[in-house]
Amino acid sequence: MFTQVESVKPLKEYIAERSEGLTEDLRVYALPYEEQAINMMRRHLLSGSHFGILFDVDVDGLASGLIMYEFLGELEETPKTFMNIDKEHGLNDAITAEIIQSGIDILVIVDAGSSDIHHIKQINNAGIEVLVLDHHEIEGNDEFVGAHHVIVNVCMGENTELSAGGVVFKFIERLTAAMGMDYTLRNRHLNWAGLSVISDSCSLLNDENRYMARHLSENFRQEQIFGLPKYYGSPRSLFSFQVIPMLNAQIRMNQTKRAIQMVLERSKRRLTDLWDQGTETLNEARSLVDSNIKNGRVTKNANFTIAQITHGTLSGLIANKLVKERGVPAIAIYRSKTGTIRGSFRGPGTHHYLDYFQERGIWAKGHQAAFGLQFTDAEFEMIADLYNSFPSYPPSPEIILNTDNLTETFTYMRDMARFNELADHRLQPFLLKVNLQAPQMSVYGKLKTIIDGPWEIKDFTEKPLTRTIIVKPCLDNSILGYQLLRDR
Ligand SMILES: [Mn+2]
Repeated sequence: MFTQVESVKPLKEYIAERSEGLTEDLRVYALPYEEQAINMMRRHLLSGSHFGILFDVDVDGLASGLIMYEFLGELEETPKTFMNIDKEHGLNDAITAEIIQSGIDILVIVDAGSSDIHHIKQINNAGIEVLVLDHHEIEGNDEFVGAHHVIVNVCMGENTELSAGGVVFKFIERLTAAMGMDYTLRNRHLNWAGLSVISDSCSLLNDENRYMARHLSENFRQEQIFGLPKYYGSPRSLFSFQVIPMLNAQIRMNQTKRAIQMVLERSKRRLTDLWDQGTETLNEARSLVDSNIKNGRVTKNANFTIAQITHGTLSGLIANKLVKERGVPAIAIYRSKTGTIRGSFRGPGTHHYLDYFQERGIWAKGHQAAFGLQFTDAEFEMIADLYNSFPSYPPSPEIILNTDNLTETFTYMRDMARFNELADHRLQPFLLKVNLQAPQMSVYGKLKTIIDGPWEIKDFTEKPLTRTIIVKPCLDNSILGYQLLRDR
């Protein structure tokens, strides 16, 4: 089952095999219906229209909204901003009414909206045109271009793996080129597109996503907001444990105005104030997570955890916490206003959990190991059965690597980190056995901080000087760690 390797070379070959052909490049190709979209935008830009932007309710949605907002803000008067409460994506009756009342001429919806044709038409009927820039699967809508709307969705294009931030960035690049303008905020916007790639867990095997994430890893210090939090370890931890949770907490706690302000604000003093206020909200969210787990009904068995909670917008955070605590898949569910059961799934490892649910006809959307769920009481039992059919974790590693040579170990680690950068969730973990002598124990601690990301330590021997490290290749969690390593 394991491949036992004793030298650097086989590992290098293993890595080379799996990373062959990977590049970082921003491809130049047309986005679906971009011509119609560009024409619509050009018309409104030239006639001095009032613009509105519907931000989506996560970090990708904030980043893509920010990119569009700043681009328009440089040319026109300040656009109006809209965002749903209760973490709802896309158009609904409440936000549609707000948009219709707002006096805008054109609404840009980022990171959502592709399936909301009914509400789009309502907005059109009020004399407002609609442009959608999205990357989500389209459901029950094939009217991508109408008299007063255009839907640009990369699901129908050449690169379906872009984040919404990536889509908006690319659209503005195409638009400015078509209009013969400079894209003056290009570098800044690439940073935010890079953040959106990481926050939406988009595949980093994808060349364009790699390009954006790489840009962020090399230029993030230019953004005020990334300089605010104190962080330790790799820059990756700055995003995964500081910036992304901070922004998401504002949205989950319905502080949507502050979430938007935080990404738009460029004055350090005002940003610091916003960050302080945001920290209070983040702490509130965390204590609500704890109290939901404590007061909710939590069912535990060897294969899964199910928590029945009250605070729906926190279901993702709660499921996350349960996975970390128990190491097995978790769902946090609540009764929605419409009577259905809703919630979030989080799983450990690299398994395709989402497919399990979708194949059985259960409404599930998101990423393979992190997604939203919706089901009826009748389907509830089926879900418990499903959980029992998941394989055990962690999956078997493909390679065991033995080493007692420190220099070589670092070489392995560097290769591993490089490989992690090239890998993604679909790849099997490594098992790395590091035999360190007593004076080198401090180095062990150092290794631990360098190779951060989803990995585990298992000490099979129980001897204090031997450590076996399972390194799970996971690019999006390691890319910035790799940068840190390479800088040394
Ligand atoms: Mn998104």
